[in-house]
Amino acid sequence: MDNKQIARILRETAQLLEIDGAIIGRYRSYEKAAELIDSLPESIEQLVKEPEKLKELPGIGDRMVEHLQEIVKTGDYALRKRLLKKYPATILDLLQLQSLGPKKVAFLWANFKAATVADVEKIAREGKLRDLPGFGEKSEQNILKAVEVFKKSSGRFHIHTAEAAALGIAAHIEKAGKAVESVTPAGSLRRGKETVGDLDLLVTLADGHTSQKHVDALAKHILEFPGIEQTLAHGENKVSFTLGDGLQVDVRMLEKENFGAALLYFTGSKEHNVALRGRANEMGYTLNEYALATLKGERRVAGRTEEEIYSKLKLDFIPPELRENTGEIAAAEDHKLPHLVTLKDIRGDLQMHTTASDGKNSIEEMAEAARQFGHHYIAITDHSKAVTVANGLDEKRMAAHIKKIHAADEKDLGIRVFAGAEVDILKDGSLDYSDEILAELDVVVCSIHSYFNLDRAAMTERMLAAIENPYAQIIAHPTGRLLLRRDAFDYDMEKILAACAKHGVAMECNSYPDRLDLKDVYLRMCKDRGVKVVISTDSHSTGNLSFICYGVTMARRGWLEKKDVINTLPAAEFLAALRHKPGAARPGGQKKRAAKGN
Ligand code: DGT
Ligand code: CA
Ligand code: CA
Ligand code: ZN
Repeated sequence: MDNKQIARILRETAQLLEIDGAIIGRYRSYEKAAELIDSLPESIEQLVKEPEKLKELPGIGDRMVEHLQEIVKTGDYALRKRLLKKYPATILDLLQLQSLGPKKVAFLWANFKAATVADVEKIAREGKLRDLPGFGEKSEQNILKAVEVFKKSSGRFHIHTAEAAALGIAAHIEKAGKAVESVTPAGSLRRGKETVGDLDLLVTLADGHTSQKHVDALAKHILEFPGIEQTLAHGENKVSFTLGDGLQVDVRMLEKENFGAALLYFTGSKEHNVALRGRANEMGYTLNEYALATLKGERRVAGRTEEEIYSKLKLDFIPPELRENTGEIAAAEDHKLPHLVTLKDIRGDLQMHTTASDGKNSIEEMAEAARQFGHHYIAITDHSKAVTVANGLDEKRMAAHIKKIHAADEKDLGIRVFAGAEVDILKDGSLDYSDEILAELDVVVCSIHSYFNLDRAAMTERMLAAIENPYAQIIAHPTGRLLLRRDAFDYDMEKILAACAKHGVAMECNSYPDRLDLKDVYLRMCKDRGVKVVISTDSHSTGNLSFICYGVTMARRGWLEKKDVINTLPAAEFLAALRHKPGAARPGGQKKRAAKGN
């Protein structure tokens, strides 16, 4: 049993307990343990053999140790099973609906025996929710919206979930030893799409290990992967299975000679492949998952690498992130592909939270982790007062916090630490801090955390008002989408980007895997309209800093180059590239401290 499976059992137990009306302390302990185990590098299966070590982990007491031992030993958990006799398992889907918490789910179950998303949809459509206590007409509409998002996204997975699964399976496959030459993810994961439908893995066979007997032995080994929930298919050179969370995995085994053609084919997108095959045909070739060959006589001309195939098609190599048939083939023909931004171009991270609001680490801990990660500068951006659920800071606390951040910066931690804030854009578009506080900040990041459902005209006005505020420098998670959970706000993106370009306001490419906001299409619009982009993580702990790779991937999908992303600049130039705030002695509003550092 791997940690993910164990965490899932704990999390489901917590959710069922919450629906069941258990007291908060009871279900939180399961939830906390699930969170911890999800990100724990050591295997719980091993650790339960050494309970003393296990108990050293934060939040794990004697009783949790017993629970974990039971889960590892029996593969399940009796309390969870008992609750699942009381409630159908599908009731857990209801918690994925953005507007339904456990209390409402319990209420719907008690009153309507509603246990599936379809049940809830039916009740809402019949208008039965609007008159109920705690619901109302607006809430009924929001539930229907959430049902639509659920239907659209069910069966898809966040990119970091898919990536973690791919890494785990690849590590298992590589244990087959010398039979395996390489394991490579293809499909939407390789293209860096924000969500993944299923995993496509390619395994190349080593020389001398390509007979059907070898392939069968390898397939057998692959199907021993401990995370497998169900085996779906076992063909001549392919196995398919599902993991505990429902993610489907297709693994194809192939000879090295065909690797490039197979990688190209299974990376897709389908639209890119269709266009590429059309081009091949016009040039007198056929292209399939085995090779590029001549139409006449079927003489093989390429297939071992993607580079070789693109080159025979008289195209520059097209990075996987661009393979969506949105102009990349013409650009590759004209040698006009962008030189995409890379992770190592990034020098700073401009959105993160500390224990002052809803983060888990201190200013110094964030700074040290960011330095180790390789950053040259960061901005600490805790929440403003409107976000009470995230312990947002009022003016007085923020003024003190700014001093603390400046003091940390003076300590020469080997990294510049800017005083920032994630300032709420209120319903009317005004900012949640006085101009005095805004003037004190080195970096003003603005974002929306309330009134998500304003109509298009009102939301556009609200955003425009924020951008026109002379202190606003960066708009964070600009469309508010939560992948697989909540759609983007409705506003006129053309108008917003025109205003950003005019006032020098930068748009954030938020790297948090369940946001990835702005999305690729909008990032490309930023580039075309001269709007600056900042790639940030929105970290809530030191462990989140590495999420920046997902933001970089999204930026690459948006055709962005180093010059389009201002946090690729050295610190002083970055500050100078931000909008110049009123009354600031220097660009960015920073004082003498900005001159040092790189
Ligand atoms: P996903 O799994 O929904 O996130 O998206 P993909 O792109 O990974 O799609 P998937 O898994 O159905 O197929 C993987 C790749 O294989 C796809 O990007 C292109 C290729 N492919 C699959 N089926 C077809 C097809 O019918 N025609 C063509 N040209 N390519 C296909
Ligand atoms: Ca796929
Ligand atoms: Ca597939
Ligand atoms: Zn935020």
